Amino acid sequence: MPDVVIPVLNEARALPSLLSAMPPGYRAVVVDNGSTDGSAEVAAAHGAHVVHEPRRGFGAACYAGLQASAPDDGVVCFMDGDGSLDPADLPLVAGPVLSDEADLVLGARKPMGKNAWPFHARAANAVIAWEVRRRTAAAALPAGAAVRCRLRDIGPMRAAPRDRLIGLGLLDRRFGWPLEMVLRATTAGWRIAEVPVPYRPRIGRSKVTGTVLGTARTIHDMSVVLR
Ligand SMILES: Nc1nc2c(ncn2[C@@H]2O[C@H](COP(=O)(O)OP(=O)(O)OP(=O)(O)O)[C@@H](O)[C@H]2O)c(=O)[nH]1
Ligand SMILES: [Mg+2]
Repeated sequence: MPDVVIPVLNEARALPSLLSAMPPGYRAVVVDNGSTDGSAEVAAAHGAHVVHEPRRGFGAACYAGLQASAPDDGVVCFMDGDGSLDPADLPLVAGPVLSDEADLVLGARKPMGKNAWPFHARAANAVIAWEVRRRTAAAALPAGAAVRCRLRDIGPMRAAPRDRLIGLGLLDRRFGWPLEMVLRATTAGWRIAEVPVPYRPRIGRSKVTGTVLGTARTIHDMSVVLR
């Protein structure tokens, strides 16, 4: 069954309920990125396999988790560790990959309540998803190179075959990682699908897109990937 890579930077408050909600057969691989609030200990106490990645960055943590995930079953999932996503939705995302109907499945976030997804973050994400759709429009593609990508959201809950994901050779180690995965998968001709997943207000203090600085950093990193 799939391993679930969860990048974590100071999410000790969110981890207990999140890890308790892992569906049967899904193993949490928590990648601690230098937390100072005891996240690693909390994760281990709740049954997660804990990986330490000293190099800061969302992509660095996801990459370390991907490398550390079990190679046996072949499908690896990703999700945030802040309580905004429900592990119970993982089978919806992993299902089409496990049944070989898709190569990469993303959870398209459906905000539950007005505090779940700040307007500026949602708007920035919509612009980037639009740019991905525009770039991968059939007419713009080099012949035979790729498939059109119709994603509405460049979201953090996703599933893909582990070895093929490693084979994509993702280079970003910061906040462009989720976008680079989608672009490289598209270029490689992967079947990409999207399933709706509920998105709730995070537990604990907002760090990335909940802050203007964090959103600016994400937009910057994604712009580098788009270039
Ligand atoms: N490894 C690593 N993980 C991070 C970093 N920043 C955030 N994370 C983790 O990555 C996941 C996504 O980060 P979030 O802070 O939830 O980012 P976001 O959802 O865009 O914005 P907020 O929820 O508003 O903070 C969470 O599990 C964080 O703990 C980082 O610099 N390095
Ligand atoms: Mg979050």
